[in-house]
Amino acid sequence: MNRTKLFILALMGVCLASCTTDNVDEPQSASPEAIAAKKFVNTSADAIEGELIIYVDEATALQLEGAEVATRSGVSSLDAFAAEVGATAIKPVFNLKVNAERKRALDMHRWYTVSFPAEENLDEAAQRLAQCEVVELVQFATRIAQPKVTATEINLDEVATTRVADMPFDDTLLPKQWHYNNDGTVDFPNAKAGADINLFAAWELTTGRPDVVVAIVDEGVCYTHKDLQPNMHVNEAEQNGEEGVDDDNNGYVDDVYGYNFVDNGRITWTRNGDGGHGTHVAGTVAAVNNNGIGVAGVAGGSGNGDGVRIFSCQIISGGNAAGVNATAAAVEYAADRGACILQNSWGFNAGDIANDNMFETGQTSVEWKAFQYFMSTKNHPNLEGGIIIFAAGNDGKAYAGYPAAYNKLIAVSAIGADGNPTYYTCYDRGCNVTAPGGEYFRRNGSTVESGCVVSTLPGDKYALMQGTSMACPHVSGIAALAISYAADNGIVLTLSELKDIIVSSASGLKFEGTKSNYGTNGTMNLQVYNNKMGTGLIDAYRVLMAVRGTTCIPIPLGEQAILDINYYIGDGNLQVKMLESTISDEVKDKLGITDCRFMGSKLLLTCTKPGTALVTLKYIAGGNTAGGGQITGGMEAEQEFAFVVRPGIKVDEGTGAPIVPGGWL
Ligand SMILES: [Ca+2]
Ligand SMILES: [Ca+2]
Ligand SMILES: [Ca+2]
Repeated sequence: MNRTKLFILALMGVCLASCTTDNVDEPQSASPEAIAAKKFVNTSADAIEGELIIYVDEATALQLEGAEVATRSGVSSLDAFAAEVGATAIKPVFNLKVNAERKRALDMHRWYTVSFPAEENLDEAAQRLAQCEVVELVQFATRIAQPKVTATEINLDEVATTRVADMPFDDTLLPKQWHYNNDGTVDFPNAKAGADINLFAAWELTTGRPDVVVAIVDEGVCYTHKDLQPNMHVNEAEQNGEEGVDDDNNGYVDDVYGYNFVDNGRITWTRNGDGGHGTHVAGTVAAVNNNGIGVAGVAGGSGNGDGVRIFSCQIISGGNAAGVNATAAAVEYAADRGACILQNSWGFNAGDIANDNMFETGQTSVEWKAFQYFMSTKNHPNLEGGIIIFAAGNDGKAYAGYPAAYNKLIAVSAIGADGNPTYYTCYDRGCNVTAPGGEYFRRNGSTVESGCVVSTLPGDKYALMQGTSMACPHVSGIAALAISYAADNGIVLTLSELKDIIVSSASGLKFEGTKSNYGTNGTMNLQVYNNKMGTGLIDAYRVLMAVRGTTCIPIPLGEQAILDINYYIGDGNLQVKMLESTISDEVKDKLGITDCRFMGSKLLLTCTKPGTALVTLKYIAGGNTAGGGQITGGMEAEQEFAFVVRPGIKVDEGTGAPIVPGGWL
């Protein structure tokens, strides 16, 4: 239907007595049912009973705002509906107490939730609402799918103290966090060195900044946890305010560490049905680093109060999931509260939403509206907007669930400690990049969890969990490092630049053969996953180098490599001659470089230690010698590169190019 006409009909609707009698002239003589059918955003699958979300026209929105009684809007058709179903409330989805002007410009003030007794037939009620002219869209309050959580608590008395010597920080469980730096010794079949996010190299450059704020949209985060509390983002007006009073007048009472959008109140994590999922995810992003206890977070700082900050947008409580309207409000709150990264390890059941068009619905579904608001909110001076990162889903399907799959959000798939896809991970369509999500395996009839992701659990505890839910916060933490590093270097990124950096700073993945499917006890054919795990395995160091604008040169460990530097200059097809002696002794020492020679455009070297180093390589552009004095020759030029020495990297002997750039063949 044409929008102008819809608006005119809508204005007329305000004056009419009942939505069932709005028999307005319609040139194509479309039936009211046919008109109504076009207004549905989604279906009633997995929807909350007794609630419907509506998008009303501007005039009605203004009238509802001025209404004194919640269920007596003064809009006759809506009031008639409310009377028929015994409505208990008609409330705005979004919060106009904060940033009202921007929200009105995005039409966020036109979304309302109508509440009525759960006994009413939901589909019939929705049909009746859709026949009100003033209602432009009707959306069911879809419940997000519950994450299936198995937390295996870690007995801190039994923590092995291997690998402590080469750890950058003193957190006792850091040696078990193979997902940050995998040396291949983790107890998991075919564990592979390098199947990690290359975090230690990134930590040499930044460990986060307290002005970078990440919203954890999940179960409640246990903000009293000793390994999280110092990195919680605190609403000081509420912390120093009065209990039961909205001290900062932001529309939420006592929202010190976030807000509980399921129960409308304080954050909780101890109800029957809570699994610790939100606390685990939070720890991966920003558990406190170098404090001598527990785990480290990807962006948890260096032990000097310098980690990124997190707060909790609780959308699951005691096993109850919020509907999409409360979830949209949680996303809006994340933006209003200052987050520049939205961490989302949740989604709808696969199949509830079929494709991008259905999700977008003219970019007016209530959650899309909230995401649009978050992405357009600038909460950090070094990022023009807010970035949204989602877990791809654990259905093992060849597509991500929604909202993750939506093309403007980053969806994260999961590998195990073997560098191969996990049995549960969604892959292929809608999946953008991969991170470690961990996996348990079976040995002699028992489940072994050491290959899962290690993080915080409520009650000052720690646990192993697996899932794309666990992979996702690695990427959120890396995004936080990227923004921190940009800030340290005075670089301002646009949202699309940051998204490009994240999906392009990955190591190519190539899979062969089979592995056990630990979920079904069957076998996974790994070739099915080739080129389908997004762009590949995210690399935190490469992300920072991309922020800096420096090209990475992957170098194999412990064998002579012949690198064709031409491959890394310009479009990879230029003619240059390398100049010698530009690699410092410090770099040679750090990477254990035992021989290093230049031959034409090629660099021959052997690196005996894993690590990274920045080097400036000089070359001659044109000819074999530099010009000057009596000589007519080429121009001397130089470029900064990052040498990345990691196990698993292969370089083609002929071209000097990585066979799979940085790939784990
Ligand atoms: Ca408040
Ligand atoms: Ca208060
Ligand atoms: Ca710690």
